[in-house]
Amino acid sequence: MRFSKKKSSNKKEETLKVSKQKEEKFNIGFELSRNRLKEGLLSLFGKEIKINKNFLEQIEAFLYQSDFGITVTESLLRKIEEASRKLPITNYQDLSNILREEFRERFARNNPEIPIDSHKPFVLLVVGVNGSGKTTTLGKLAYFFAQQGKKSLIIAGDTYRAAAIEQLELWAQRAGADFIKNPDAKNPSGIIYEGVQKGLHDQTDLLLIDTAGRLHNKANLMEELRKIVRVIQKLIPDAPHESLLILDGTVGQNGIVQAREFGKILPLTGLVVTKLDGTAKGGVLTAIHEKMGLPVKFVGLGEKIDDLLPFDVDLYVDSLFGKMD
Ligand SMILES: Nc1nc2c(ncn2[C@@H]2O[C@H](COP(=O)(O)OP(=O)(O)O)[C@@H](O)[C@H]2O)c(=O)[nH]1
Ligand SMILES: [Mg+2]
Repeated sequence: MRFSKKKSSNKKEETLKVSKQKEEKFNIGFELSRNRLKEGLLSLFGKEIKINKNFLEQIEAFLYQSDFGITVTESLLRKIEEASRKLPITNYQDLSNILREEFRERFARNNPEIPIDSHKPFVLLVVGVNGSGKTTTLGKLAYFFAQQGKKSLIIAGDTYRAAAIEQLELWAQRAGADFIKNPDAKNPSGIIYEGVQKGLHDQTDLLLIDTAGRLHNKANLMEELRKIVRVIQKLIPDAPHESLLILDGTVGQNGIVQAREFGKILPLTGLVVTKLDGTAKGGVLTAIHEKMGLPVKFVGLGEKIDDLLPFDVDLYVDSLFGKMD
């Protein structure tokens, strides 16, 4: 009895530790964005605030600069005005509470979970333009799922750059994932077919497939992606089970254009926004989520293997607008 009690309290402590770590990662990752939003507002107005024209104009400017986009910015401003008519907003804490409510509503249906137990192997494909963070994200994902006791096989589907294959192999080693490559092949179909066969044979939990982001031209790239999907479906007709678009958060809302292009080729199931640690435009993921209606599954908050976190709206709002100390 005493033993089991101890065990459960250890478990509680462990859960608390993990959530504290997540909070810290979000806080560090969104520091540049928070400097603009929370610190920007506090330095202008202090902790005591008054909702008036000047305040609304300033917050509007900050929201635009953070790349929330027109629709989200206007809706946030409307919420602040409405709320302040009901009950006076007199301090920064009230304001951040209102914003938190608004973001919770916005992301209410944003389920970041990836149902990896629904298929075996579960096939996950990453797509996106060159440099967006596909290869890095795939390595981080293998590590993320390894923490849950799942074994991944990573398939090097970007066969155009030798360096890309090496980079991916290194990530696979770090994550303890299996890896399959064919450095001599020009087109990825062969290695992807082989990889899917291997995954089926080994009863791997997850197949993580990397793809190229740049070919001679856009039409070629898109044609190749179509082909990749066909090759996968020859062996697993309902795969890929998850097709994630990887977007570089520092690029801002141009990501929306990319999302539309890729969405024409294959049904995207979610977004991963990377490099958010390198930008003050942390609002961009809200803008893209709003425009595309796609769930934000993960956020990339650094270059280390554990710097990829499932999107969490509360941590996001707190790390942008901050809790008051
Ligand atoms: N700071 C930071 N850098 C990242 C993140 N994700 C990827 N990168 C970097 O972005 C660069 C391009 O990433 P890569 O995975 O090769 O992109 P790919 O061409 O889409 O495969 C690399 O230098 C990565 O280290 C992130 O979340 N934060
Ligand atoms: Mg790559």
